[in-house]
Amino acid sequence: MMWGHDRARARPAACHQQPLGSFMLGKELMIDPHLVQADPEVAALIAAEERREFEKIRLIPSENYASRAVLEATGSVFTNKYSEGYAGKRYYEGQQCVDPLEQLAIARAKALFGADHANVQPYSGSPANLAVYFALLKPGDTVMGMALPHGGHLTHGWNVSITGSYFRSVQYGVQIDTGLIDYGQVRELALKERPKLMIAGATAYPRIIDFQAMRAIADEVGAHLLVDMAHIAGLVAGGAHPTPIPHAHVVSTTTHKSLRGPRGAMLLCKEEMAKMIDKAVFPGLQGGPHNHTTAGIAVALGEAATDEFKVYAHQIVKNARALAEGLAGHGFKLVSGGTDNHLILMDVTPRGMTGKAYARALDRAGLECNYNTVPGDPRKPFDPSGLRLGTPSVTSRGMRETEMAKIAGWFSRVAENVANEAELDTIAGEVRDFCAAFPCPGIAR
Ligand code: DSN
Repeated sequence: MMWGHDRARARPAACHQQPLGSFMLGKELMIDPHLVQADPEVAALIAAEERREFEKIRLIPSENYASRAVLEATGSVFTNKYSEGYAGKRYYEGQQCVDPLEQLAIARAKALFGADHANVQPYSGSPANLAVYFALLKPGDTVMGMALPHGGHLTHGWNVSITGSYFRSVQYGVQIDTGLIDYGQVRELALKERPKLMIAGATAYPRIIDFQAMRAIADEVGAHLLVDMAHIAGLVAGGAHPTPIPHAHVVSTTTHKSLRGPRGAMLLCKEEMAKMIDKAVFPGLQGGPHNHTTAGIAVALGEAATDEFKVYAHQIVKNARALAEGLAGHGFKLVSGGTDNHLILMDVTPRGMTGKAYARALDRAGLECNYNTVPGDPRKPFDPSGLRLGTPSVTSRGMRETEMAKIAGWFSRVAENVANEAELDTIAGEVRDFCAAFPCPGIAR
């Protein structure tokens, strides 16, 4: 079947003549009629993306479904306003609404995470981390983060990143056999290399990081500790994961992953570091904050303070465990043997596939994950051995342990039919029918 945007491209004139909703899907869409009138091509792509997100089981652990309220705040007139500076000290007039908005987002962030200070202006996670480097380091200083192929992030000092080329980066990893961080080895490396900044946090680590142990090592070598909690921020907010706030000098996070806000970021720190962090974000690294994003962040932080969000955060972890057990039961090899958080990493090569081939077959069957290196991976990052998946999005749709068992079953069927297009299509149909029973926040059906 052709998707909406294919049809729109094939017959653009028709888009102008018919209401997009009935033309596209035969159902009501959440797209503003003004956009449909003004730019049917873009409207058609948005509609197609809505449909794609609705009909698939989305298991990329860094993705989610923002609520309608978050989407509306992010799409608001705050996009029109410049406001370099901070509340009460801006370089443009007309801040009567931006100042209280940013102050509201800051107050909510501080209350939710128990932080002394919050900066909600970083455009995303990478600039947020770079601002911390700028605040605490000089070019050439030594930084120590987790290596990308072991589950770290580009901005934790990986060599192709500015953080690995303008600074002297030493990297720790996990033990290849257990998939776990060995804090003894981290300490040895820190004692040898004497970093000025240590970074804890990951994009592909399925276990709880011992923030207290990392801080003890940082203290021993006189380093600052940055915890990048981007992946787990929603779990921390909902009390489903230990918080790094008491242990880190600075905590960075994106706002769009398990936290379920718009694409943006925040920095949280102790009061004594507030000035240097703020100065590093603006004017150090960025110009005008994205006020429409600040509005979305404020809404998301309000949502994250509710009891409903706590239930969601705990269910993410329960679902990840159930999915991990289901996958292990179907013979998949899980890095570290399971999960404590929202994320599962598995080596799929023992099943005779590469991560990429399997991820493509899964996507064809309506199950969206990403291929990923596993610790000690002999394969290249663009065609690695592993698959990374997580449960924030499916949990936002109201799926629970029973549904995780069903999903694990589809993973097994796809693994047995990677090159069987007819079977992948059959599974995609089953997945579509299954998804129809689980509403997506932010998408009307
Ligand atoms: N790209 C993000 C992820 O998928 O984990 C990290 O920034």
